[in-house]
Amino acid sequence: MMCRRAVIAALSLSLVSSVAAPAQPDAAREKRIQWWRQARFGMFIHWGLYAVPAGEWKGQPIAGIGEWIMNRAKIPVKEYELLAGRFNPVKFDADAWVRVAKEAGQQYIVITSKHHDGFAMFGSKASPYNIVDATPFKRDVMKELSAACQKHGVKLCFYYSQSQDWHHPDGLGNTWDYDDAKKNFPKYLNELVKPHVREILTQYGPIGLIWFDTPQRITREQSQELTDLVHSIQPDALVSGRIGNEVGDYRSMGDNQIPARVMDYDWETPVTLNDTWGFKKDDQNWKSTQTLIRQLVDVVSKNGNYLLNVGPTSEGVIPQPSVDRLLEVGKWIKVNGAAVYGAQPSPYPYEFEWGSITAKPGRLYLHVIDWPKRDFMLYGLRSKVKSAHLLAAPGTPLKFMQIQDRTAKLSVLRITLPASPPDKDVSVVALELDGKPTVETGLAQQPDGKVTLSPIFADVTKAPDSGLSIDARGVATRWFNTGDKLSWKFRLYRGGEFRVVLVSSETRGAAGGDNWEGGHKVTVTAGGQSASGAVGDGDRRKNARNPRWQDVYSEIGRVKLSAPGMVDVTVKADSITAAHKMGFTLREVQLVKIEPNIPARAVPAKKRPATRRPAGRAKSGPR
Ligand code: H79
Repeated sequence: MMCRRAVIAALSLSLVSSVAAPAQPDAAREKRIQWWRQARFGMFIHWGLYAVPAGEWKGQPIAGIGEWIMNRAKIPVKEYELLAGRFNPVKFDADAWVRVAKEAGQQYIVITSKHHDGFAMFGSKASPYNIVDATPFKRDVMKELSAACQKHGVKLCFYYSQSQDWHHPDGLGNTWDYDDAKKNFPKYLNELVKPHVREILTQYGPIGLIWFDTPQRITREQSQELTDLVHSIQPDALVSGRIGNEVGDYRSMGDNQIPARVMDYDWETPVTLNDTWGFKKDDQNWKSTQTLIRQLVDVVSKNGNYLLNVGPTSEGVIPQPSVDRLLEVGKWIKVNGAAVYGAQPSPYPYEFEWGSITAKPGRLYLHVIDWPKRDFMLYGLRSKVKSAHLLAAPGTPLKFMQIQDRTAKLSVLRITLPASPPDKDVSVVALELDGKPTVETGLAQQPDGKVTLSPIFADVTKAPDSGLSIDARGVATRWFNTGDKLSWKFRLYRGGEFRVVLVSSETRGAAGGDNWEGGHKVTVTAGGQSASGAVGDGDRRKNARNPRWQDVYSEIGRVKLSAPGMVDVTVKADSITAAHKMGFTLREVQLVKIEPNIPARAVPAKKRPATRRPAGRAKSGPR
């Protein structure tokens, strides 16, 4: 088991880095969150007046996310309002949108009823600044979406920007038209937000959830009042974590952020298909289908929901590259949905390099992305496996063996897979277990011999004036102090010689020169031996779970470890370069065994019949 101190340190750090905090468990919440836990995958839609300029203002491209154009270009209210007169989405077809979500396997749709620009995309009596009263289109698109959602069995949900409103004189965020010091925020809440929230909860039938965002200065009482208002009108509607002050029904991670470990609470992450939420005509940086599926199963394996965004054009069309990818995800889900819908998180707290694990009572699903050359191996599964098959080939049992290595106190599952994967992106192996999945949860060496140590699981010792923190990705950042130290304990199963590799990471989103600095001298001590070296920039690789991030690999030496047992590892910086104010950023320490623990080949030729045992007659594992 991982030492208790490490678990507590890791948990408290991860809590600090997430956006909103835990909702109180209560019976009403348990009831209203059931559908959401089942759903696991939703469609986010950012649609508003910002789709008209589509990232360009007065002939100039405006950097950043498209729906922020009013703010980024400091467009005066009087000028921005004119966009309403040009908003005429004649190709809008609610049924077509909902069919895309349905085909993609998305169980709920969250659409911007009002974003920070303050324009209501629904018919409203609270303010004439809305799609029915202020545009030539005049249709209440939410009525049409509500009907289509009901027809296709998709839950309709609304995004609503409760704090920022750049149109209302008392809403937050617009400092170019209005004097921030003169704002009467409660007046805005009473005169616009509450009437709006009442309207979106009474005009469109049952609503799955209200996705509040960027709480900013909202007080606890104000967050609570809005939450209570939602629940008083629709007791089954959820409130997102970004209502603020920890009063939501579930937590929201940061935009595009996926945590590095399994979380023990309900959470959701909103993710962009390219690099914007609202439509921008020049943004063609689309995530690949494999990345999308990988992120979906990764999020579910960590107990979260994946809310994937589309930004329709001002004509009312979801961009074709988005539709293409969503339909491909949908094809995958038709085969593998059992491993996603209603699935529970992995019983292992940490990530696997080869893919992700989801679970159900009596079942484990192995989402294999790096298809093994020979057999697939899993360490530390204590439950007995009764049968195994690919979700893509339900009628064909896979051969497997479960053995117990008594010296190493290790259970090893070995599954013989076909030479090539049934799916080019992610192939899922379903394991039927004798009971609930139970595993060794401590950090441990993997079958390829490698040990991966993430800061999120570290015992953190900080120097008194340290600024070190672990961000939402699990990366140690603001490491400027040579007195800071991370330490871990892991279980070693097979000894040998290991390369000591530091995986550093960019500190911000986009790839580029200013996101990272190296040159630090670092010492890793493992099992009493040390390796020291510099963090260099020679080996950059895209992060497999989020290709928008580049990781930088540096081998700083080698250590020899003898097996089996618990090994202590510490990492300290001997000197830190901080010329660019980023310092040392550490995603993980890897101990990479020169020889894999178990050869990729199944078993020596003599013993070969052992792997040919029919499924169900495998050697028994430990109970
Ligand atoms: O609705 C989407 C975003 O518009 C919203 N949340 C998602 C779901 C969001 N609101 N605020 N933020 C996200 C944080 C915004 C940060 C930035 Fe910027 C906006 C970075 C660049 C533009 C603000 C302006 C900070 C720097 C410049």
